[in-house]
Amino acid sequence: MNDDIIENEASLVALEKRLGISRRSFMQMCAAMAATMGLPAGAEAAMIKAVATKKRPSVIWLHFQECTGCTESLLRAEHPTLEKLILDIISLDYHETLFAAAGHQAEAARRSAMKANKGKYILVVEGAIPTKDNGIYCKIGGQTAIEMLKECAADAAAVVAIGSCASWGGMPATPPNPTGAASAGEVLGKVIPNIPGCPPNPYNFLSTVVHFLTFGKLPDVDDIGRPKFAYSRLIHENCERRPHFDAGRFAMEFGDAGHKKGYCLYKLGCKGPETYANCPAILFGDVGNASWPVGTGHPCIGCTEKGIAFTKPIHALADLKTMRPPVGFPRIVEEQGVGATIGAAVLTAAVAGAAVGAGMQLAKNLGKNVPLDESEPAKKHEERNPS
Ligand code: FSX
Ligand code: SF4
Ligand code: F3S
Repeated sequence: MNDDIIENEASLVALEKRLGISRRSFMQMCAAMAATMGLPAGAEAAMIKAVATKKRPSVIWLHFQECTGCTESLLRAEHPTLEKLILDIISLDYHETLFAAAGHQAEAARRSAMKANKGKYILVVEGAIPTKDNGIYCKIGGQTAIEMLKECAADAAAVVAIGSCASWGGMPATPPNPTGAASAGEVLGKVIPNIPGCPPNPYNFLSTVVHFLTFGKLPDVDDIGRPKFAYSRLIHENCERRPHFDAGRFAMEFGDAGHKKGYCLYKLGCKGPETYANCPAILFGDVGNASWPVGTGHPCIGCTEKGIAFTKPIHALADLKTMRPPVGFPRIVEEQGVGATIGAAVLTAAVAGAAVGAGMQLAKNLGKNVPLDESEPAKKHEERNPS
């Protein structure tokens, strides 16, 4: 930890008071965020210092065609009171769902925040933008969504699309897309940083904001604007059901024996093999073990991916993007606690405040001594129903 932060007791006490969590929890969280984002040693100290001492960045948050699930998922996070952290780290100067103000008063607040923070505010866009018929299908305060987005983006330091709707059109752009719903980047004519997911994971948003606050820029993104720290691995790479996939043990129907035993959901249409996101690593909602779609028994629908969610049928088989004939398979029936390091899983789980749970879950998965003949029903089913 940076000496000047440790020595500056007063600013740490003030930080504790402001965020409503202990400095220890906040330090752990920054260390986990830094590790998740692949930042070099010392980055967590810079993050803590930035949050403790820098002016909170002004955020203007726009809502267009969407279900407000992005905001809801952010507000429903529980541990360690993520919504409070986010709302204390940023200065949320305009947000239609959270504003007490309405009508002209709200619009006046938006314009005055934009004026006061010209060139410095972060514009967050939630929802797709209807472009058909000059954008008349979404109007706020007399402006079309297109006009409002362009006006707000003109003086922003950064524009971030949150959720799949703003990132690539999402559900509103589902064919035949009657309103011509488009992404924020398409309307602005450039690739902008985006955090897709329907809804997206709030920790990815928090990490992105803290990175901006600390380093004055957003984290590295891929060629379609997604932060690399969150979207560079396939779901399938980190899924706890992966040993079952490799062993050929699949759930064939919802509620069948394989489904009850936690077998792989590929045959039910799981899009994990073609979807890039960190859901299985950082989980959702902070309710612990297995709190992500596949963990609860539902196939991943590829909600982060354009052309998959809301386009490809839920039951359709995923393309196996990175499957290559392996030279050899790792052992799939392993003794408990043998042959794996749990450090990485524990570290990422610490972000969700569930380190012990995730470590235990991994150990539990490794320790599953499922008799080999349990794959027989799946094999027989496959012989009868070749895919
Ligand atoms: Fe909903 Fe957000 Fe989905 Fe879209 O999330 S959760 S429809 S991505 O814009 O509110
Ligand atoms: Fe997990 Fe889905 Fe891959 Fe099966 S297909 S291992 S359930 S991500
Ligand atoms: Fe979405 Fe699949 Fe994650 S449905 S939330 S990308 S597991």
